[in-house]
Amino acid sequence: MALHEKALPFDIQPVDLGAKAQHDPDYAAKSLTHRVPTLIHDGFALSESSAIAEYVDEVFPGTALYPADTQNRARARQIQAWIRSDLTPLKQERPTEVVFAGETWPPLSPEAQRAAEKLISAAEFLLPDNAKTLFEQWSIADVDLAVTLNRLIFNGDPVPNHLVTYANEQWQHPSVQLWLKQSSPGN
Ligand SMILES: N[C@@H](CCC(=O)N[C@@H](CS)C(=O)NCC(=O)O)C(=O)O
Repeated sequence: MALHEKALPFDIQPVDLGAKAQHDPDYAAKSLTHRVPTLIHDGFALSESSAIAEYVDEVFPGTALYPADTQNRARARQIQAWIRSDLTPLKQERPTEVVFAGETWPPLSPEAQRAAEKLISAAEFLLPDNAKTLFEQWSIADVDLAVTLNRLIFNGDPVPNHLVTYANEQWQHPSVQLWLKQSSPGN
């Protein structure tokens, strides 16, 4: 999505996680963490999506992926780090298949419900007055937050209306749509 947002040309080499291809020697030699995504640019290989997004933003011109203001940029990085490191029960019970493959999962356990409440309360704090973006301008943290809210929304779990509107509008962001089309089966 970061590469689409910057309108950069790139090739994708899919990695079959089902076949544990992330541990194949060829891939493991390139990907320090043996995980996807891994960006390869000018012979430099980098995994961890938020590190990739920051690298792409620093190296390439075009639309900024992170806010220019120091505190807003720190907040964007905080949201990315938090979403990647917390909310584990929610992510287990509302896996990405809910968002990307139309799956519906059973009701949340009390633990996952607590994580959902924490997510919603943070989103409400970050998006007062029906804000359309986290900061004055769109940033990649909007995508992280929208994907995480959509884990609940796409499953039919209750989410306040203004956050549903926010996540729906973020989903229509052009580079998100390009990313979704490129990730869909058959592409
Ligand atoms: N925090 C990492 C998560 C990367 C991640 O979990 N990738 C998964 C696929 S979405 C993966 O490579 N799983 C295989 C594995 O960990 O062996 C990021 O944002 O890049």
